[in-house]
Amino acid sequence: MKIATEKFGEYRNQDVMKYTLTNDNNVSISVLNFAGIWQAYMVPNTRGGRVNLLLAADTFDPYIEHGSLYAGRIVGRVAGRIAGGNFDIDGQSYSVPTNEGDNLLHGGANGLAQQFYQVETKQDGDKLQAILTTSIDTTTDHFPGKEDVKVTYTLANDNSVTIDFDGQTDAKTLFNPTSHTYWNLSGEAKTIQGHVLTLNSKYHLQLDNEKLPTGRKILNKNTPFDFRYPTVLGTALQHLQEEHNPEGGFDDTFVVLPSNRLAHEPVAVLMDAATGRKIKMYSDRNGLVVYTANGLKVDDYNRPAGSWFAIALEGQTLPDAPHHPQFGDIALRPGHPEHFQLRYEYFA
Ligand code: G6D
Repeated sequence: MKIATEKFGEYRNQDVMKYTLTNDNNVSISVLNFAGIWQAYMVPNTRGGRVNLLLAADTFDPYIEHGSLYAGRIVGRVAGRIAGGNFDIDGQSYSVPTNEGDNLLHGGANGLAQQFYQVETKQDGDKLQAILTTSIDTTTDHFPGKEDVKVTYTLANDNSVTIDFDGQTDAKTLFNPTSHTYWNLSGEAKTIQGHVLTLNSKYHLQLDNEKLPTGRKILNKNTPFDFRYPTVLGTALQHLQEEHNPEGGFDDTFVVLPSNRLAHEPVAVLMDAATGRKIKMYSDRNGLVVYTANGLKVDDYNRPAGSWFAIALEGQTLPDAPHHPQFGDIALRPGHPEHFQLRYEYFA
């Protein structure tokens, strides 16, 4: 096992550092101190080389140039959209400046996805960890409270990766972070159309034309959203197109059964049919945003620019929960730290 640190770039007069953890099987993960970006999940291929399972750039500038992609970033304090940038916590109203039309997206213009983190690396038995910490307060992102955030990436010798999110605050605020990692398991010049997706989901959320949940859940069965059984993404995307879906792909929230309930089932299983590479994703929250990077012409990443060059699977509490109490409570209150987990198991 080994840990390496190198300079990856510069931003806002600070060094962007890359931390690489490599296990005994020559599987490695790399994370950056900026935005907690998960830059690489390298696994061996059959030709004696290695392949990055993640959409990533090998230099830092594309991450800023295409910041709206949020590629690999830790997103928070709140992932997804909050209608009007307004919310109530325990009867008190708050407002945060919007950054997508009239709504707040992914924590706003200066949220966790735009911060530098302190990083500590360590070996813990047969696991390697990168522990990222930062504090975000009202002067930075306009949310109430000083929120202390710890994001721990763990690579184990079984090749699994776990991301633990810990939050605590000195005043009532919100906490619903995620990892905005995009997957493309093919490692070749291919889109994700040949990937096979299975979701532990019976419903998805109805969205309005600003992509805000209306509060209604729609049954997936016999629709392009039906991933109860392994389903080829290219086929589902084609079915969506036939329904004249204006987005040109998935940018949708699935209601999932949290993995820590019942039989510890993954919320999602993604497999590349051509290579058999597979990721089982576990999450302890009830929402999964599936975004197939629709209509994007983004150069300088490790897959050819164009629609569906990767798929983001964003585990979180269902979006805009402050306006839909039945989705869950994402408030973070003083004296009550919160912990969430995303976990990925790799098979080949
Ligand atoms: C999320 O739902 C959103 C998309 O609309 C956005 O474009 C993407 O993040 C970057 O998946």
